[in-house]
Amino acid sequence: AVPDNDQEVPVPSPDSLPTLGRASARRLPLLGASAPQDPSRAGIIHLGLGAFHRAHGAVHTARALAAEEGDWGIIGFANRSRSVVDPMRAQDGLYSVLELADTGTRADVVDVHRGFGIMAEDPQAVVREIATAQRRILTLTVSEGGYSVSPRTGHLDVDSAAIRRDLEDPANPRSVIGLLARGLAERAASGEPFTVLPCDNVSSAGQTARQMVTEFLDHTSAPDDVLAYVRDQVAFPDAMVDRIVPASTPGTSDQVAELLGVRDDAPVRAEKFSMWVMEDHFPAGRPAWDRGGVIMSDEVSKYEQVKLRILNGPHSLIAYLGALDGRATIPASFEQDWIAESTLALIRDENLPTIDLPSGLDADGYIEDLTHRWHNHDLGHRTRQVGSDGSMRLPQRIPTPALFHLEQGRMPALLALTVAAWFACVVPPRGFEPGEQARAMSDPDQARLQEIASRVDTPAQHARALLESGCLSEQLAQHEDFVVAVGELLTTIVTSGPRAAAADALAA
Ligand code: CS2
Repeated sequence: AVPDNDQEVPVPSPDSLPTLGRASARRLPLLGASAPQDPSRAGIIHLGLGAFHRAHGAVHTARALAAEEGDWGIIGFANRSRSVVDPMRAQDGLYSVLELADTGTRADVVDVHRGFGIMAEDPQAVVREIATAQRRILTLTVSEGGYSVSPRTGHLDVDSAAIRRDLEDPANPRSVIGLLARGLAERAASGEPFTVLPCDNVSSAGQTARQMVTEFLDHTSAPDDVLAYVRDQVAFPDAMVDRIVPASTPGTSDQVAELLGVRDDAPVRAEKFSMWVMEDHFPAGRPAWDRGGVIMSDEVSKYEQVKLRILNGPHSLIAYLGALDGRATIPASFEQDWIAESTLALIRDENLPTIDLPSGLDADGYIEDLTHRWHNHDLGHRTRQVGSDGSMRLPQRIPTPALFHLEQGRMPALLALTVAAWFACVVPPRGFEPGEQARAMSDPDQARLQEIASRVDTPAQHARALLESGCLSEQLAQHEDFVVAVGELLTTIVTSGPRAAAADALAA
């Protein structure tokens, strides 16, 4: 970078610095055990080596190991890309977490990963790891879609290509559920206990993962001893996870270079806030996570409700309204009074009343913190990131609170607005141009949804066709007044813009 005045000290370019690794990190404090553990004794397998795991679960695990040593290194599997695995291997498993807070920016080097793989390239490696006695916990960040739940039936999505394929050849699975089922079936031979700990924004993710794995095994007529092993020796605790982790950008490496004096090709950036609440059910032991900032609780499902309905659902609304308004980031969107007002009304009037709060959680404090978190411009979380994959995310965020109100004869207009704004961005009605930010959102179901809505004329019919396809929930689509409300809001977005639709929803 060229300094813009004489006083400024030139920032070293990452290219001129030594690459991060055990040698260059000798003078840096590493977060983790005092000495790297032997990979053969690493107790944790992780599926989904993306930014979220590396800024969240891995950091808490490293903190736990710093507080209390143990055989808890992580063998991390990326889904399909080499973009994280290659640099992390080259950097001896090390990478930095850049924390962007009002109080300043800091970088920590995390030292907890002991081995790597890529699920799509070598799925059998995952199966082998699960069958290995020294591995005792498997953590998962595979996003909502990875659980293969049909939003229509709530059961294993046997119509999806991935599950259909794995059911035909269960010895060579590629889907997450197929891999878990196969790995556990092989581990059943030794009978060693095991824990599967999902860390995604899915309600009752532990129970959900257990149900999907068991249904998969049933469909493949797995032997009774395998079913009994999974039932009796494998725990699937529920957990709530929370940290805003935007995608890394090239600037992330520059900031790390400036702070640490090394070149890191696999950094992640995150906000300061981080929360992990889990059920303490680990038949094969666990790291001292409670000493690494994790809350052990019997009320995880209540924390999940708080997270999904106060943070995630409203986050989707900010992303869709913001994108329709041409905003690239969450803070730039939330800064618009009308978006903040709609979001807070969604939280307070529609979602909060549906939540059974965990004891001791101060909802006002959580909401207050959250509004600061959403204002974080340094983080610059992108609307296109939060708005992507709505077909996988919104079924976790909308139907339960919406049905709560509809069944009592009230219209949840801001939940309806979230759905209308999602459609407008990702499956826009014919002739409507949602703009560059919305166009940049991706969704695995986009083509199918677009096809479903391709035969109708008006925005109201468009909303009806999509809802009646069961894309959010079949039960919700049976509420005629909700279908009509989404249709009217979508019509207003198309004719008068998102701000007018938000005003209608607030006035409803
Ligand atoms: C967001 C989440 O992208 C999204 O859907 O709502 O990723 C959110 O940032 C995290 O859950 C925060 O913990």
